[in-house]
Amino acid sequence: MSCTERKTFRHACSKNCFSSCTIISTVENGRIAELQGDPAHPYTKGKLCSKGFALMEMNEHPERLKYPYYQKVKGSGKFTKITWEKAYELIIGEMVNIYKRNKSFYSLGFYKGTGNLGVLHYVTDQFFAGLDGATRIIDSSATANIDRSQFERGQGRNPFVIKDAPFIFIWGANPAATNVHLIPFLIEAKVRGAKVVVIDPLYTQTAELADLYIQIRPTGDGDLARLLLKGLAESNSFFEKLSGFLEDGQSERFAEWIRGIDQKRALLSSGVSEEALHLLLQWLKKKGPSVHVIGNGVFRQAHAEKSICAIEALAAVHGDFGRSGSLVFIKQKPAKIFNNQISADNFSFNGRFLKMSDSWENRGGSPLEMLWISCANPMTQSPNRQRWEKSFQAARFVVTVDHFLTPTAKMANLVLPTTTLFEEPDLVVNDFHQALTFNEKAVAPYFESRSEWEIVRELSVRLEKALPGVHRFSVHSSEEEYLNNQFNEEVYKKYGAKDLSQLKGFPGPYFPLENGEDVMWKQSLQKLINHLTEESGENGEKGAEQPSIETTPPKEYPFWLVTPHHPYRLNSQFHFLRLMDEKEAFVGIHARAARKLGIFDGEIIRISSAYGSVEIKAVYSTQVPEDALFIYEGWHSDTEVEVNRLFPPQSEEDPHSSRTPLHHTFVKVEKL
Ligand SMILES: Nc1nc2c(c(=O)[nH]1)N[C@H]1C(S)=C(S)[C@@H](COP(=O)(O)OP(=O)(O)OC[C@H]3O[C@@H](n4cnc5c(=O)[nH]c(N)nc54)[C@H](O)[C@@H]3O)O[C@H]1N2
Ligand SMILES: Nc1nc2c(c(=O)[nH]1)N[C@H]1C(S)=C(S)[C@@H](COP(=O)(O)OP(=O)(O)OC[C@H]3O[C@@H](n4cnc5c(=O)[nH]c(N)nc54)[C@H](O)[C@@H]3O)O[C@H]1N2
Ligand SMILES: [Mo]
Repeated sequence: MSCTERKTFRHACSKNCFSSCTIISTVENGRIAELQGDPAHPYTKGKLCSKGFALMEMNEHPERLKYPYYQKVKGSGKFTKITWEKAYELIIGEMVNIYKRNKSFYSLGFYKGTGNLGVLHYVTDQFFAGLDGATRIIDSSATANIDRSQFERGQGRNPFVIKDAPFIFIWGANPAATNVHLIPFLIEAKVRGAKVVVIDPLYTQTAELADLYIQIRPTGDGDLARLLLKGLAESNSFFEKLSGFLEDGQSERFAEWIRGIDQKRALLSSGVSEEALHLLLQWLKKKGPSVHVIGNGVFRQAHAEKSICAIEALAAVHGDFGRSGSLVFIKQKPAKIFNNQISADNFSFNGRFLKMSDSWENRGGSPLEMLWISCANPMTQSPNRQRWEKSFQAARFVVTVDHFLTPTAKMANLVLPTTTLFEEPDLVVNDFHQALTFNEKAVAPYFESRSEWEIVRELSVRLEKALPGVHRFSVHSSEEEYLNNQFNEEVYKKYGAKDLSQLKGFPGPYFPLENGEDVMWKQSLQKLINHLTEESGENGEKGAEQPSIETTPPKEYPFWLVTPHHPYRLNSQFHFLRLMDEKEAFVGIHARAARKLGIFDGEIIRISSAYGSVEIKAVYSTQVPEDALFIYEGWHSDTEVEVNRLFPPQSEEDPHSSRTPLHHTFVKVEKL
């Protein structure tokens, strides 16, 4: 009789998500037999999302890459299976050629997306940052990069406070789809009598939970915040509350700024009714701290900083700065504190950063001859999609490291299969609740998949032989030894952890030790008010006044296009997961708007912007206002509809496009 060997392991999900769940896997005879949420995690409490459970299916999905593949002509689809040895040989051959010709790796560009945020995966960034002269590509498709340094605030990112908050504002975020573990906290708050306000042009899954839903006009958030703070300031003695925090003269300047807010214009441009405004003010005037959750809907706006400042000013007037139980939450890039994360951002060898928003074709410098893409799917995710396509075509050699043959991988010359979180150890730092967790390796790599650390190690050994001294990567004997070497004083200060041994065996996720919050609050409030009242905006408007932005779609493109994140996918990942009656990509359109154009439910239509067009199935939707459409972002593997073709390429010259206003593209609809 054969005896089944069963063992359990603990994992930390390394996807770009608010939760970073700990997951317990049961492994039987070397294969994952079961996954469950880990009840010991204080934020996720044993509950996994649909994608968490689907990780098991993903791990042995028939479409998962098993071997390295090579195609001479990009996009030809004529891939041949090759050995790893051959793959390394091709890569080193290209690198040596580049270096010998240019005496630098300037024309080698690497791009790392957000497919896996584990510390181990920074090995790729570190390797390329340590290559003489290499180019690092920055693309705003990744986590928003609003420059928060000005107002960097001391509030701990403690989502647990939400359950006790009497007022919860959700601005342009859809946690019921994108942050499901927040929902029990919201419900707990509601049971205690909290008012939940959801502000979104789309009637989302989160809006269904709201006490008040405001169907805001896209980009109207700053104006709603200004309306509220004007209303509060009129009747509240807010200066007294703030006085301990402000510098001389600041409260007078702030009061004057608030008096200058044009109520009539703000009502019009936000589309908020006076009745809703009145109700909100009534709630806010009661005591108690408020929580503001700010999502992509706001920070992907053309004037995100201004909207966010207005929301923060509202929190200030409400007396929430420095008050326990309050929170202004904005998703940001995770703090990079491990050694390899730090060195990834600091070229050790005169390398350069290149923004996808720079039109490099016109910049004289040498074009990129080789591209290395890891954890990224720019062909479906980047607003600069067209530019990526051109860059791929222009490069002689493109390498993609992934689990699947994605639209990006299809455009590469070499596709390398890599390990998943079950097949490699890792460290995961979450950027919402901030826990640090160890991920255990549970099973052997799928077929010939190799970890990014192993790929980099093999390359650096071979490169050292071919071109001694051109890279600065230190070779370790194993992934764990490599991870152990990434700890430092800063990690110790933040988490009290010195090495992996402390995190193994699961003492629980490590949460940050405490910080000097009060001082930070004070400083950030002062900076905020200075910014509001002193600085001039891009068009000469003052501080965070509403900039002149078109809130009515132009005649030739009469619809707003909103591209939210899918509840059962993660950006371009989990393309195989079908949990809804949704067989293919679709565009949500209001029935009245559709009928006016003679479009029936289910008809294939064309959506065009000034930049591109897609053909897609129309679905009547009650979620959208009449002048807006929505299409989920991601990889629509069944139809290959590429929504991001509709966005304007970013331009560094355009002051409004420091990041692409992903939800604010105007489009038209045509029958085919
Ligand atoms: N299931 C799932 N979870 C995810 C992800 C996923 O793809 N799927 N992705 C993860 C990642 S990388 C991220 S960044 C987060 C994103 O998390 P969220 O920010 O919650 O996700 P989005 O869908 O981008 O939410 C944007 C919302 O803003 C609305 N919106 C658009 N324009 C405006 C506007 O002008 N004002 C307001 N108030 N709202 C507007 C949209 O209708 C949409 O409902 O989610 C993470 N979690
Ligand atoms: N229209 C529109 N576009 C958007 C957005 C939007 O709201 N609307 N949202 C934007 C946002 S917020 C984000 S964060 C980006 C996300 O876009 P990307 O940064 O491209 O991230 P993902 O699509 O999640 O994953 C990219 C690839 O990583 C691969 N991957 C997963 N795990 C691993 C691993 O362990 N190793 C390696 N090598 N690869 C792995 C996946 O298979 C996938 O092909 O998209 C942006 N694009
Ligand atoms: Mo994101």
